[in-house]
Amino acid sequence: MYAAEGDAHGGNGRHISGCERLVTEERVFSILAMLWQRAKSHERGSARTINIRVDAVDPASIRRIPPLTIESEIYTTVSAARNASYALLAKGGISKIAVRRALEAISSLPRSMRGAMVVDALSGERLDALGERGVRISHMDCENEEEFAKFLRNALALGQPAADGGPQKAMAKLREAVVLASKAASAEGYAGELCWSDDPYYPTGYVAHGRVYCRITPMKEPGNPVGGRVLFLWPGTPLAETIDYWQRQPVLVTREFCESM
Ligand code: WAQ
Ligand code: MG
Repeated sequence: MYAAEGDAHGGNGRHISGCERLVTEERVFSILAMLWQRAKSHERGSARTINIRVDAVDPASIRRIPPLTIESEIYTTVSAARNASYALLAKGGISKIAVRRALEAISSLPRSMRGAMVVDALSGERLDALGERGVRISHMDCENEEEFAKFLRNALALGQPAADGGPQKAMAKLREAVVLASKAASAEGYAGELCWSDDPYYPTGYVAHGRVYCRITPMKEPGNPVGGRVLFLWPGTPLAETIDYWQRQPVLVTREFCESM
């Protein structure tokens, strides 16, 4: 689902909310209602254009992957939090210049994009030519809602900043972000990710590298409606294939890792 304030495809459609799900057919109807609710009563405003696209997926084509490991770091200022992302992403081999360019790219956006920028993990150069639209990772979900919630609750027990609007909101944000980041990390050429929300009152962001998802708070000042995502790729990665995997490969994140490797 993709919701915007005006025309979702054109110039004036300020981004409100997006959501990607991968569910069995008997759940589709109730998920549609949930998506409608979400688009109409979002913190960023009420959508005037809502696109919902439903694709049938062959169960045999679904790839199952494990979630990233969740860590958490809390800082007292935005600049300290953003600075921490250098050291964290350096652990994954991502260069300082690439992190700086990514931080600058997100924080200088005039408004939030609907997808992510793809950036070279060493040079910091933007690789995709998708402009304000970016790459939208799609066709993913967790395999088992209850089991996944338990996994996330354990992670949240590590420390939940009060500014995030309480544990329920944090659980919902974390759920989506971990599913997305885990799928992102399962692509060929993936080096890491940097993200913070476009929801004005959700200051927690994250960096991911290797098998780690590290929540960082606060990545932005409260009230700021601009967020963004940067996906880092190693030089030489076949870009079109990796983008295609992110956009189209059906993926379920499961704790029982059953893919034969
Ligand atoms: N694929 C690629 N980029 C996306 C997608 C997607 N499916 N969805 C959102 N983005 C980009 C887009 O530029 C948005 O403006 C930006 O990311 C932020 O999206 O507590 O809520 O959905 O551990 O607002 C992270 C911390 C929360 C969660 C991230 O992102 C936690 C969040 P939002
Ligand atoms: Mg948002």
